[in-house]
Amino acid sequence: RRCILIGAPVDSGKRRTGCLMGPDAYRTAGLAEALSDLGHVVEDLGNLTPAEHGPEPDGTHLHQPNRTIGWTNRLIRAAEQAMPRGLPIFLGGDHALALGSVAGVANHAARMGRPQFVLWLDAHSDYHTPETSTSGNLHGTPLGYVTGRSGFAGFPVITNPVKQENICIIGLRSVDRPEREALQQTKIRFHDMRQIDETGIARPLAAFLDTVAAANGMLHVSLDVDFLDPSIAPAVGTTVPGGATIREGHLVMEMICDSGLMTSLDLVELNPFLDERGRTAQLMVDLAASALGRRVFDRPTQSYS
Ligand code: DIR
Ligand code: MN
Ligand code: MN
Ligand code: MN
Repeated sequence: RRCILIGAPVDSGKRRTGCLMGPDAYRTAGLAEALSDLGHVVEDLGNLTPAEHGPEPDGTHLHQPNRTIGWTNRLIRAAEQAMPRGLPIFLGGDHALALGSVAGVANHAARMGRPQFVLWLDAHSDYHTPETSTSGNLHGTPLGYVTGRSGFAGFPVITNPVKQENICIIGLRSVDRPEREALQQTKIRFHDMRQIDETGIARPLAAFLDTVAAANGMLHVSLDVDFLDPSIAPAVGTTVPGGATIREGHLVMEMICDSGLMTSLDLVELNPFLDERGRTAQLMVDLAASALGRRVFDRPTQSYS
């Protein structure tokens, strides 16, 4: 496949800075080499900059909304342009980049007449709107935005909302009350860590992948570093104990690869300033490699139903 690396050093989605170094940390950790070793053609578009945007307003609880709007405009365009040519991998940057990456890939799917699905691997549900967010950090809002929730004044209008039933969130262990109340009213599939403990991670994932395949859907995977346990992935500003293990992470990625369904990928929230000798960057690169074909032995995924 043709993998298109899109550096998106978005750092406006929350107050703690450092995610702007993410794209170069993935490059240093050898992402392009890992993918070309697997037989893929790799094209690196370098780092994007936000589209032109207004100065930040006073008197709002939101952190840098206008810069995030600039990024969203730029990333929608980048996603729309990359999708017809290959598999874009958005190198974050914080999770606010997914306002643009997901909106853009959904526009492309609509053009192709195919449904867009989203797998959200995260400790958090990121289902806020700017109005429900108490932190004012817009990295907590991308799933609210792409599903077409209201309250995103000034952001590009969502023309192709992702259907709630086409979204699966895995890894939850920090959900704010307004998010929980809103999520429970939706058809979004969400799986918290307790469920992973009880059933294993393969079962809910396999069920979702079956749905994507049956619908001939396009699949966007958004991998937040904090999906993983902080003991193995410390380089993120919003660590939450009790996350996925290295093997759970790889199993998810290997099953995604076996399904052949993934059409775009975000690697987000890596803050290299908080890393320990690049180990989190390296793990994220290894997980991306698993999603794109690296494995110990070939064998088909078993059935989990
Ligand atoms: C929290 C943290 N729910 C907020 N969100 C995220 O600020 O809205 N942390 N995405 O990684
Ligand atoms: Mn997130
Ligand atoms: Mn998170
Ligand atoms: Mn986050």
